[in-house]
Amino acid sequence: MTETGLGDRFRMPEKSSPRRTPQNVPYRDLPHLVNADGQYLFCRYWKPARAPRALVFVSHGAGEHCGRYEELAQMLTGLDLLVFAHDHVGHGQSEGERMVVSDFHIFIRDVLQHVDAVQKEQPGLPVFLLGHSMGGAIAILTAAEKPNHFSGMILISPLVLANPESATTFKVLAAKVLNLVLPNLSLGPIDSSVLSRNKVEVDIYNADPLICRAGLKVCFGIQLLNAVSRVERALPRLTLPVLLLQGSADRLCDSRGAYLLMEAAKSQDKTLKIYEGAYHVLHKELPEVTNSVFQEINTWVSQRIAPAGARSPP
Ligand code: XP7
Repeated sequence: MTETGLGDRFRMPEKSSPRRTPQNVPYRDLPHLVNADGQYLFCRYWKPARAPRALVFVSHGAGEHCGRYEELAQMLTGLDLLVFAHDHVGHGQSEGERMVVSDFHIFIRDVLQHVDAVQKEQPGLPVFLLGHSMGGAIAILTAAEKPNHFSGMILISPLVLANPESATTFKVLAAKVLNLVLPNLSLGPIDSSVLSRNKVEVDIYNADPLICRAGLKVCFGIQLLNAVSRVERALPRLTLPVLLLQGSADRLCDSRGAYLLMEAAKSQDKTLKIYEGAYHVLHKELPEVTNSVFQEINTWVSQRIAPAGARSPP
């Protein structure tokens, strides 16, 4: 303990209680940022061996965490991209009540803070967004908030439309009423068997201690519904290049959302690839799907960044 000469009454607060992750690891031992609300967010950085040609922020989905993007990030660093991510508030190794956010915009605000910080370290590089599911909605709203800031966006089964079975007019109304009286009531967990046809990947999901498998709370459902309506209004403001990947048998984010995005986004450069029969987590699906997803992303990004060595020196 640091000696203050004033005895036990003046213990250094930072030394006696360092901020710790929900898993009880001190943040001082981990890459992290402090968001505008003073919450600590766990960060990951995947750096290429050579000078980076572009930056990619990875936005994970509901209940999961950015460690699940290791393989995608490795593939992108192989193209000399600097990949970075954080666990959204209430997720993984970040602070915040599990799967709770007071307003969906907090996720977008934190992404913009992280992007700003990395851009200050690596000025002049194009920035891409990669988002999956709820993380796709976050990416869409982030891009819409900063027109012309991002050079492109990769969306893997993004949340654009609420599942039509679970979001009937009656259920949405019921949820809004319920939110006033029982905001913490659980709507039940995601059925992991609908995530992927790859049983190994479903087992990995079920065994991952950083995944929040508790039921989705009513108040979080409301924020997801808010996100969906904000995404719908944001689509006509999108002008950046978009690569959209979607499974036809996705029961969590309906493929109709992907078609709506293709129709409503103003981007000249937009590509949709539908994987027939595939479920929700395309980057962790059957090998034929996941290999193609990696290949499509690789080719698409390669064609939209300057070739290696073509950048002007500072
Ligand atoms: C709602 C409600 C809505 C992985 C993800 C997890 C899927 C979806 C999951 C629920 C209630 C309104 C592991 C579920 C939101 C988006 C998965 C539920 C990502 N990917 N989802 O690798 O982000 O949506 F009232 Cl809209």
